[in-house]
Amino acid sequence: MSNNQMIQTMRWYGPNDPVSLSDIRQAGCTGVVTALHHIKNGEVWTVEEITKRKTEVEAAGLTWDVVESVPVHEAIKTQSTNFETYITNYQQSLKNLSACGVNIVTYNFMPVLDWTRTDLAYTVEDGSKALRFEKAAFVAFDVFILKRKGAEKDYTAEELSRAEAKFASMSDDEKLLLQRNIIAGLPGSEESFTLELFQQALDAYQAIDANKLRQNLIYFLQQIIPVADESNVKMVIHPDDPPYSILGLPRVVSTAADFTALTEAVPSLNNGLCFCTGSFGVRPDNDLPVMVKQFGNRINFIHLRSTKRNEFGDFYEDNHLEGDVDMYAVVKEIVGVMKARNVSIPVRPDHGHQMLDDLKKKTNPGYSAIGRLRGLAELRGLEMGIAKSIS
Ligand code: DNO
Repeated sequence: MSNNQMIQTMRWYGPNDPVSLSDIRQAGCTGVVTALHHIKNGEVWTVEEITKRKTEVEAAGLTWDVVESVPVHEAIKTQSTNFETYITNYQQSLKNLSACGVNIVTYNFMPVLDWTRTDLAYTVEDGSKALRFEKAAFVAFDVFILKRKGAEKDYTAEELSRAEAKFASMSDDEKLLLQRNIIAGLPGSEESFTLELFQQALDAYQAIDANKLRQNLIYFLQQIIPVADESNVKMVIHPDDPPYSILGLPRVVSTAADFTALTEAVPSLNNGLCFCTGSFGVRPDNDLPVMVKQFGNRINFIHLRSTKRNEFGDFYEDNHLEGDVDMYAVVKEIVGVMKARNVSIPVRPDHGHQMLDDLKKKTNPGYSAIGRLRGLAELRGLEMGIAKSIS
């Protein structure tokens, strides 16, 4: 087996995470992916705070391999008040991370919301619980709870009637839970809203279509990537999840063409990709193994996860080796990319089912210990099988 192997990591939300560093180590990881969630979005990450976190991780026998995420302030996405200051702060955070030896940084450019699901405890047939996006529930939220102006125009008659039926079947508690799941912020999201504040946040995008958002992202990259070049930091953008426009908001990192537009504008290899199979994989027109090959020299962090979609636009998070993602083909390409580049790339099992003992515990949705341990165990076996059979 070659030395270029996936660096096995898990996300760790910091000292308050119910999954400890020792749990992560016992799962077989050598490193973690973490962020300074206690620092307000937009403020500088100081060397002192970064060092504190790094020391804590290293004391547990692990390394801090990737930052997920240094969040991008909404003002940068909309280019509104103070956005230049937020960019300067972002540049400083990158310099400080580099000074501390943390050199891979994930971020996303999704307006208002980070990842979005309607159901955080969808029971699959083996009794474990998965995260799910149910289109009818999402449309019901948009049209009947948020009552976004003009929302109906974004959906087909069939989608609207399914949403109406869904809404009529829901209790008040279920409606509240749906609202909370969508706008209160899933783990890792840096924003959390009430219904009123949410509408205001959406309004900030009234004059921003996909072209404008892309321009703003490119402007951000033009300011950030030269600093990354000087500081030897690999920036990796996380794709949109789900990978299409929602709630009338533009989204510009959903397809291969989207990412190509970013690399054409800012060619440095430090303008890279966090290859998330779960996000990209929701679209049948994203050919994942082809994308790994196409962007291989820019993929510097990987999320491995599979989703299963149906004809209504719903999807749920399947076991890591099942669902619509051809994980064998993806990992095979990753093994090839690592060999060709002579690098090891940090990978994390992205999400996992809540299962076994974890069903009785309070867990961060998607980030329970046992489901991720299962996912990682399967993925490392898959990698070893592929690597040994081609070496
Ligand atoms: C969800 C995560 C995302 C991701 C950000 C990156 O589980 O993959 O929240 O961390 O979009 O900035």
